[in-house]
Amino acid sequence: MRGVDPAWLPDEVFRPIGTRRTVIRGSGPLVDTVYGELAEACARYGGGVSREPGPHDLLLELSGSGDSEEFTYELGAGGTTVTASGARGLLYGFFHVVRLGEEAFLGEPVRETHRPAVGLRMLDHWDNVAVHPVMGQVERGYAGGSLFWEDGRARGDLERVAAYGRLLASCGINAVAVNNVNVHAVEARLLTDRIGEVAELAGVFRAYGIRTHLSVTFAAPIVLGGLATADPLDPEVRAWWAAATARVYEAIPDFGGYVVKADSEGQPGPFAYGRSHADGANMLAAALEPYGGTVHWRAFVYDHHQDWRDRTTDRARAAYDHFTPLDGEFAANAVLQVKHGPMDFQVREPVSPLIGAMPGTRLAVELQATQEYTGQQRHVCWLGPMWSEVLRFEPEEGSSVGELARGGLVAVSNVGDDPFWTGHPLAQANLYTFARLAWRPDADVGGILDEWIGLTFGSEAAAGVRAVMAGSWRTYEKYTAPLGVGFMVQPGHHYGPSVDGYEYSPWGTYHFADRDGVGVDRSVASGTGYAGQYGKRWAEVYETVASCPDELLLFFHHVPYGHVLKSGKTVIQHIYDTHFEGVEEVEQAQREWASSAGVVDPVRHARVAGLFEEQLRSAREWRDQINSYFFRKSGVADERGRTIY
Ligand code: GCV
Repeated sequence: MRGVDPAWLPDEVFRPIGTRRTVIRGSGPLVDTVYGELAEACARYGGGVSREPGPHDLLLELSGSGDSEEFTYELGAGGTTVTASGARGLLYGFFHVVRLGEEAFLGEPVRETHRPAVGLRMLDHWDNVAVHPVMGQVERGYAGGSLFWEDGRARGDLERVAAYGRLLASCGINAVAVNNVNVHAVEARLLTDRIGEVAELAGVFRAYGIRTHLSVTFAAPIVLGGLATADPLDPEVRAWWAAATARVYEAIPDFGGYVVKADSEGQPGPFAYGRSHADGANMLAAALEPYGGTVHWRAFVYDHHQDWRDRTTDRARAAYDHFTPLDGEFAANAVLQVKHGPMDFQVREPVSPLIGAMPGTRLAVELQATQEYTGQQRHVCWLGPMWSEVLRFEPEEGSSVGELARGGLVAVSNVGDDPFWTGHPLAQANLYTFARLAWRPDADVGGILDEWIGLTFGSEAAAGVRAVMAGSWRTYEKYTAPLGVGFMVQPGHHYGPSVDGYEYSPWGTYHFADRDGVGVDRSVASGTGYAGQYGKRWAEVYETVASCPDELLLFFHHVPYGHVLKSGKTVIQHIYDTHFEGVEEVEQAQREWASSAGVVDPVRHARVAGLFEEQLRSAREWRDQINSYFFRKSGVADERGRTIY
């Protein structure tokens, strides 16, 4: 699409296919999509594509009409073959060949079957239809406006939506929720009289194997249906949802289902009627069930009106406390969608203890590609290593988070109408990495980065781009809140440092720094008891200062500044050292980027170079505020005598 960055699908990656002869067998909309891709590549590079048998270098064959996403890829004497029994499998097999490039034709003979480890691989958009007075067009969006909505209306730029669908299909995403989980008055109507606008988007996504989902308000029967209640056990309310859902499926026969944020940060929910969240979710599940739809019910339920003086309430405990008693009560087509950490997408959090604690419930794990707390797409922060750690974490020995996410992997999208899709061009890597990890949560994440770099930049720039990105999450962690304590961001917009910004607020996000020490005691022995929400193995690890990993120490414990970490450094010296190092690493990355000027396209290069100025300014601000704050609290000087204000 002209004027829009091709991201990881520049024309060049289609050259190996476009210069060869392909035969494609099968029929249906997704086969047509693949055919269209081939025809375009061949028109550009001189190869050929045919739907009839004949001589070929590549054979793409759809052998059935099922829903399977699996494909078999073979390179042998007769050329390269992709076979699939489901159309999505063929689509993913095609993009597999694209990713392999020349190797798909010239590599060693091979026969492999690929299938996704996770059935639902979804992006949730926090896009508002109307511009919200505080949150704007896209809540926590750092890439311009919405791809779907503008000033209260559907944008109608379906070409752009198609380009997005194509990018997503190429890395295996199969579901998109098109509106914010905070559902305001205008967005609510997408469910009813404005469903046609959603249907248009669904029509575009369908051609890329993507099902469309909608966030709905629990209060819809009241605000849209004029009923006096939204009580999930009220027959009239249930009938209203059944009828509304039937109309949704008339408009969108392959509609994916609802996403619901209930009793969370002011959104309505079943608590108002003395009902449980299983009652709420199951009501919507019942409405969706006849059509094969799913309700994604979010577990982000906590008290956001907490009294900071109340030391008995711990926000980290909330999801587990609310939901584990409901295990086994959710309908088969209700998925409980859990943020990966117990708080809110901080740069470092433990894995939510809810994951692994609800064996009788289908859980989806939610990650955040939009960089709300990780630099807001002004800082380079490749989140792959964090997500990989989360997905490989084993709440109980032998089953990882990736395996426990039976209801799917979901990320909050980081995309907008910015020409580079994600604001910061390098933030495209987060979208790509999420998708590839969702396909295979135990994949080597460094390999995914290399794959993304290879496709996006080609080989000449690879080493330089890798050097800038590979360690960027840990760099970001170094110059922001230390040792897992989290927050310390500017209230409201969450960009930049404010150490005490949330300390005396109702949000439940405290660090408790005083002259002697810092951190939150979440032990069972003397703290909030949160550590005891884990299975035995991790409960023991997190319970004591001695066994708790350094990087999470302040999340689980309040320790004196002189406490010696496993690294051998005191907490205070660790804070000083990491903050100086973090800034030095940004300076180094900036130099690295400057030196790749000749091998990266100039527009992309200039955009990133400009953003590095801001990242460096901000990293210095973080360093100086955090170091000065803790120096003033503790009175302990930096061993190395560096400048602290
Ligand atoms: C969509 C955090 C964010 C909110 C977001 C919420 C959620 O609180 O700051 O913008 O709301 O998480 O995940 O529902």
